[in-house]
Amino acid sequence: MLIIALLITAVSATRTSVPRLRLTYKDLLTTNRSSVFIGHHGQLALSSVFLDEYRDRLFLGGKDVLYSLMLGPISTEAKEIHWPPLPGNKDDCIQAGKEQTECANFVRLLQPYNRTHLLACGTGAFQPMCAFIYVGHRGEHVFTMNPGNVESGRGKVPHDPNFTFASTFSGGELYTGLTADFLGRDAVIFRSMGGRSTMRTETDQRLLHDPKFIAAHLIPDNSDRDDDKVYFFFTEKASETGDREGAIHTRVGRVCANDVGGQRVLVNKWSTFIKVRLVCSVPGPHGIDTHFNQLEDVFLLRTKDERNPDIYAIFSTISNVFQGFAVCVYRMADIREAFNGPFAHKEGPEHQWRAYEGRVPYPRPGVCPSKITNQPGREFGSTKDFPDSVLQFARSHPLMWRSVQPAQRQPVLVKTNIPYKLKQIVVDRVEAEDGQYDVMFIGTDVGTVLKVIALNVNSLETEEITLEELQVFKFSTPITSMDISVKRQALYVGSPSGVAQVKLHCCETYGKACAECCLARDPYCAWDGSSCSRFVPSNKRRYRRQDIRHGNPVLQCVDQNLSGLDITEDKVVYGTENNSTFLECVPRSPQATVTWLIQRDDLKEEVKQDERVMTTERGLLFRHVFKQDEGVYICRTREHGFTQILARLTLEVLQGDLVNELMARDKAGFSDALKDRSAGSYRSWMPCSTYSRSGSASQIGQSRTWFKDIMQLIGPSNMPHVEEYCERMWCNDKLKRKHKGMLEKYRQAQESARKARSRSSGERNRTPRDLRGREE
Ligand SMILES: *[C@@H]1O[C@H](CO)[C@@H](O)[C@H](O)[C@H]1NC(C)=O
Ligand SMILES: *[C@@H]1O[C@H](CO)[C@@H](O)[C@H](O)[C@H]1NC(C)=O
Ligand SMILES: *[C@@H]1O[C@H](CO)[C@@H](O)[C@H](O)[C@H]1NC(C)=O
Ligand SMILES: *[C@@H]1O[C@H](CO)[C@@H](O)[C@H](O)[C@H]1NC(C)=O
Ligand SMILES: *[C@@H]1O[C@H](CO)[C@@H](O)[C@H](O)[C@H]1NC(C)=O
Ligand SMILES: CC(=O)N[C@H]1CO[C@H](CO)[C@@H](O)[C@@H]1O
Repeated sequence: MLIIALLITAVSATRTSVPRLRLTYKDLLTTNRSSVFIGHHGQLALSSVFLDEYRDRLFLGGKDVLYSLMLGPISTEAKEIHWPPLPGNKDDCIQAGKEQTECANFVRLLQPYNRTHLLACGTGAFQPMCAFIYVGHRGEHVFTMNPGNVESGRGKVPHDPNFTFASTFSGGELYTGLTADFLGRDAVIFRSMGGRSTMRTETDQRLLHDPKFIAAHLIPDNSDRDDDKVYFFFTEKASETGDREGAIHTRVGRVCANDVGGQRVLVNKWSTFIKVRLVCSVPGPHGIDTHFNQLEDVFLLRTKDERNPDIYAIFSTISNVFQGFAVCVYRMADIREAFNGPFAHKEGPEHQWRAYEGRVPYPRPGVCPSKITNQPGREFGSTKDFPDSVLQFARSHPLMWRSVQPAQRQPVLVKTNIPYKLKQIVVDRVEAEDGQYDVMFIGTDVGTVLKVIALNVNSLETEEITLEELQVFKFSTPITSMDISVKRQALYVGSPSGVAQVKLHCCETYGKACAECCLARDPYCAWDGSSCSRFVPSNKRRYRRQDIRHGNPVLQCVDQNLSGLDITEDKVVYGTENNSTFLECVPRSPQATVTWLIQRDDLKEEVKQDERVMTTERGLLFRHVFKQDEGVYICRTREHGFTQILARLTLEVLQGDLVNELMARDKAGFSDALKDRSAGSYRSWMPCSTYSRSGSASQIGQSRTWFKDIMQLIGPSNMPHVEEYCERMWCNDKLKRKHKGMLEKYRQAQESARKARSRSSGERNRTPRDLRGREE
């Protein structure tokens, strides 16, 4: 009961949507939308990425290797540094019982260090190590490392390549949240490097309880640098839930950048660490909320006000019966308010958690020593000056009582029961004709990126529009990193197999008509009077057509050439009597609904569906076609009240006996085709790259025998696979020529049969239909 309620709750909270456009790996490559780098030796095992917009370079860390790529207009060879574990460490690692594959140097951290050097740290076969990489000045493409100049990376990256961690580099110091020992038990927030002594959290489950660190960022509080705080986003076991053992909560914890620990207690340990819970839930009936507790990724959408970035976060909830994902957005103001609120307090083991109502010592724990705390008479210029009572209180009350709710109190996006997981997010704030839109790019565990916007329908409901689904990697692979370059209008998408550079938009893909551009509802794109192109806000009153909120082409494109959209050219499709045939029609948008009409004389009526004739996702399937099925078939789509004729197909049914006769003569052709299919690699059919959108139905009609064969092989229930087979079978020039030949022969046979008939019956001679003229 409860589960069902939760499911319904989660699903109804947002209107879910299928992507309006799906682009395959091949589509992205052929249109130059994407390019992929997989390293020089295969097996890149990409484990870190640093996008350096200042130098226009992309730095990659993988297994025993580092790469530098130039992003500028002049593309040069990638530069490589081989960086294996130190001598002996690999053997030690294997001796210690680790897998051979894990005993390598996985480069996990790449941070800008100074004007000429990067800091790189790797797992070093379970003996973390760091080195400075010389990358030169802007414009140069140098990339070298002094292999003798390697230092310990303990406390900077985890030993285990599988363990998550988060770090940020600021003011010459590295802040890291990680497990810092061989066994992965010592969960800690460290500060290292720079001139000050190393700082860490105490080992105490009240502070960190099996944390999984996701992100770390320095976010200033105000103009006083002394108030700068470093925020850590992580999940941990929630001790405050009591009865529900093993519950996981998402936290944001913070420390003051100028924390130097206590004088007598908390020596070299954080004295300003406090944390709050981040809530991302969907309200349900009877007050039962569905909570998304597991944090997957965090993205800081920086604005002009560096103190107030918007925080986008992906959450998941995964159980045996239910898998759901949500994106929640948080405002810094709400996070600060929770930190300024009451502390969570538990009097003793038998007591309940509640808000602490007693006297809080001064300076309030969590407050940084600054101008405010350093007043005459109350001189707290450093955390070393803080009274012991403050440090004791901080140590026993790390958690705040109030939790942080997302902006609008609900997720901007919810996805449930999808066959993939949401892993990474970046967001671009885009100026459109009617305002700003936050375009989310979400990486999945199957190598795809979803481009999504969320519209507020009303105060309770958001409408999620998946503009595009981009298959960035050839094979299913988890996306492990995403970076966005607004300057280059590109995404850098990382997975263990490599990194892809993907353009944020490609407006031409949506089509050649105003209505198509409008239906796309992509804030990046607008109809400029002649094509769908990048929308650039400007003062020039050049009229651009865009309707992201409603996607209503009828209003937007009323004076534009709508008729140009409809297909006016007829295509001929052949079927053989009593055999199957297929009329293809795939709308560009899966959100469009398709209606098939048949036109006989001047009458148009909807095609009746039954056992014999059925609509599939890719078109109209005749399992047995009869002579009386001949006619003109119209494929009409409807989306957002906008109808369009996508295909007009004339079905001609060939006489079965004649075709059979020819088939018998042409047996060899059939076995050739089978051979081609089994031996042919996907790549060898590549020339027919545009098949999926512009492949003509007549190709399929001509090859109806192959189609039938395929249907028998895979069964009608596997319709989605038909596309793949069709591509292999019909986009082959050799076969195309063969089928053309077959039709030619059929025509000749028909002609001679007709002549024979007319000779015997003395029938009046009619002009034979010229099939050739209507062929592709
Ligand atoms: C893709 O880029 C290559 C090289 O820059 C260029 O030759 C080709 O014409 C481009 N193709 C398209 C479809 O833009
Ligand atoms: C950057 O740091 C490296 C490593 O400490 C040092 O060798 C180099 O001189 C520094 N460069 C600059 C410009 O400070
Ligand atoms: C680490 O990851 C690899 C590959 O993803 C996996 O085979 C291995 O079992 C993992 N090891 C641990 C300790 O989780
Ligand atoms: C509209 O488009 C159709 C087909 O592309 C074309 O034949 C016609 O001339 C166009 N009309 C105008 C007014 O542009
Ligand atoms: C087609 O099938 C029908 C009945 O299923 C049969 O009567 C007819 O002879 C068949 N025609 C051909 C050409 O095979
Ligand atoms: C040309 C062709 O494939 N003809 C086939 C049509 O279907 C019948 C049986 O349904 C077959 O015997 C023919 O070979």
